[in-house]
This record gives sequence, C-alpha cells and structure tokens, in this order.
Amino acid sequence: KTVAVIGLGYIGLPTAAILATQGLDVIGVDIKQSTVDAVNRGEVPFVEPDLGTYLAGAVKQGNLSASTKTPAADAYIVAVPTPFCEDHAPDLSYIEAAADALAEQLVGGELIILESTSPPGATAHMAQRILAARPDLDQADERTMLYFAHCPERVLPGRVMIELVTNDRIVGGLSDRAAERAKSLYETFCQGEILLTDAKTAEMAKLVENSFRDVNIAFANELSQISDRLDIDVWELIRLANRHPRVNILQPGPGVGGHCIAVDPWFIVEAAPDLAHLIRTARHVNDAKPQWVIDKVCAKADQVAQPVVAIFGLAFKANIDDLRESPALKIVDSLSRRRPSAQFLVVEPHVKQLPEELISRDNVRLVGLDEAVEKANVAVLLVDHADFASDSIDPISAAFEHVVDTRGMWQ
Ligand code: SAJ
Repeated sequence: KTVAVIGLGYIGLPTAAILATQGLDVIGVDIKQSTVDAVNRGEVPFVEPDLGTYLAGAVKQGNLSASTKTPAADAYIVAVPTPFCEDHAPDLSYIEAAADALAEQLVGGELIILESTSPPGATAHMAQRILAARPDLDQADERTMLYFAHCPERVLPGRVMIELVTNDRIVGGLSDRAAERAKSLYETFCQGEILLTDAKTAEMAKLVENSFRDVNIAFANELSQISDRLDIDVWELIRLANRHPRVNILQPGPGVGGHCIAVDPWFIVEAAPDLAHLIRTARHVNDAKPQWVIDKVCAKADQVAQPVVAIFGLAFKANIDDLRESPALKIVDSLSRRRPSAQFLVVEPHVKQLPEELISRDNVRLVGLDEAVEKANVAVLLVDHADFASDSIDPISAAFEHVVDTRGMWQ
C-alpha cells in the first residue's frame, strides 16, 4: 500500500516517518525543494527529538522518499498549514492547493485524510472540491468511490514521536466506511484508542482541545495581572488554590505562542461569532499579555541610569528551538524599539543566531548565560528553559537591580 503525505512539516514528516518504519511505502510531498532534498538525504529540517532516527532509518530502508510532485497513492494524508487571514477567518488555500494536486492522480477507491487543524466543515469542503474536479469518479459506484476522513493531530511539539504512538486519536469520516478505513491506517502505529465519529465533530474536537487550554491560560494570565496590582505573589496563589481537589489552574506567562493555541480558537469564533464570547475574550487576554510585560520592563529599565537588560529565552515555550509566534520575540522586538538607548542581551541556548527581525538591531545581541548574568542590571525571564533554573542563575546574588520573571521560575 502506498501512502502519500502532503506537507512535510512538524506533523506531516513525523507521520510519514512513522508510517514508513511500519513497512508502508510512503512518499512525502512538499512544495519546498530544500525540505524534499533534506528528507531524501534522511535529514530533518527542524528540531524534534528522535525524529532523526526514524527518518534516517525509513529512508535507508527505502520505505520513504520525498518529492515536490503529488504521486498516485492508495491513501493520502494532507498535513498542510491552516493559518488565518487578517480578519481571523481561516485560510484554506493550502488545503485547496493540496486537494487540487491530488485530485489529478485519483482513479477511485482512494482514502483521503485531512490532518490539518481545520474549521468545522473543511473536510466536506475539500471533498466537494475534489469531486467537482473529478466528476468522472461516480460516487454511487463502489469502484470509483472516494473515502474522506478528518484525523486531527494532537501531538505536543518536543514529544511528537512518543505522543504519535501513545495518544488516543479521533477519526471522523464523511462516511462510516471512510472512518473505518482511516482507523485501519492509523492502527499501524497508534497504540492509543482510536475513536470514531463524523468529520465535523472531529474538526471541532481538535479546536475545542486547544481552546480549552487557551481559555485556561487566559485565566492564569488575568490572575497574574490582578495579583500584581494587589501585590500578591500569583505563583504562591495558584499553588495554594490548586491544593483544592477540583481546582487546577495553569501557569501565567508572557503570552501564548506557537501556531496552534493562538490560532485554533479563532476558527470557533469565526464559525459562531455571536456565541463565542468567552473563547474570543480569552484570545484577547492572551494576546494583550506581551504588551503588559513590555510596559513593566520599560518601567523597570527607566529606573536604571544605563539599562542593560538580559532577556532569558526567545522560544515560544520551554526547551524547544521554535520561535514561531513567540511572545518573547514580540517583547524583545518592541522593547528594543521603545528603548533605543538600552542594551538587550538575549540568552537563547536553543538557537545559534538571532532571528531576522532582531539581527540588525544595534542594541540587541545574542550572548551566553554567563555574560548576561555578569553585565545586566535588569533581568527578564520570558521562557522557562531548564537552563535558566535557579541552580544555574541566582537572580538574588547576580548584580540585577530589577527582575521581571514572567514564568515564576525564580520565585
Ligand atoms: N502556556 C502558558 N501557560 C501554561 C501552558 C502553556 O503560558 O500553563 C503557553 C506556552 O508557553 C506556549 C503556549 O502556551 O507559549 C502553548 O504551549 P502548549 O505547550 O500549551 O501547547 P503547544 O502549542 O505546544 O501544543 C498544543 C497542544 N494542545 C493541547 O495541549 C491541548 C498539543 O497537544 C497540540 O497537538 C498542539 O497544540 C497542536 O498542534 O494543535
């Protein structure tokens, strides 16, 4: 059986690699030639623990290859990005482009799975588009019928290779037969339970999972602002409240980053704008948190004659190198513009150079931990990387005059 995985990003590539190591014949498809070349060399173009071993093994065995062209296959897994447009409406153009390319290859009988996080109705939309392009594939005839399903990914970046195998999985079919066939495919590597439903419920389930987290992080972020005004230590407050058997408050931070939790809730808002009050407000609360941190750091820096501000962390969360939609990045970018005479010493052990938006700034430098601790008079902790634990940095004995700890790591 041949499986084509379209989109070799953070989800598509691990899925392609794991299917191939189960002995399936897998072809990965990506529009980026550099990604295709890297995969064919058995190299991972981004950081994800253990993926390299799976990928190199699969390519060496001859079960996985990559191409920029969509091939004929028995099953397709579409794992392309679904960003949103300026007005927060979902942008389905990548799904549509993938659908158009695979439509040309179909002969009938194929299984077509949408894995990309999608607004409710996207799987049906993809199916209609493919069927409109291929009216010759009679859907009343067993031989030319196509099988569509939505199987959202739920893996946590940094733990993808483990969670792909162990997480339960939701499979939503446009028909029962499609769901059953998709289940058989995921059973080749997924040891979690595979739960069958319809496509729209599966689409919504994924959005709801990430919105649940967003709303709960917003609650923690709002608490941190209220506590700051009332001069209460929010970390202690949450620790104590969480001793209640039915309370489990998440952790405040500098804002919500990444390309999932800060995006997916908008798809629900877009689907029911007049009803999604809480979900929309949570997005606004989390999106406003970086500005609150910026104002706080500026106020501290203004109390120092010559501010040298150490920034601990740029990634969107702990112990990864991913800077996409990172609140830390936004904060440094804005601080360096707002306080051009201050120096910003950025410590980010997971990257080798500053990202494009910061590299040309005269007042921003990437430095090692020791240099930052030695030279800075203001310290701002933005990411709770293990490297920043208080056994590596002692913010009390360091020469910092002010500390802004957005993650509660140095409390
Ligand atoms: N964050 C906080 N406080 C917390 C937890 C997280 O401020 O208590 C912040 C993080 O620092 C980060 C952001 O939220 O900036 C998101 O991080 P995350 O670890 O909560 O989630 P992601 O974006 O890495 O992955 C999520 C996961 N979804 C859920 O846990 C419900 C993952 O399982 C999904 O597969 C992934 O989104 C996805 O691809 O949708």
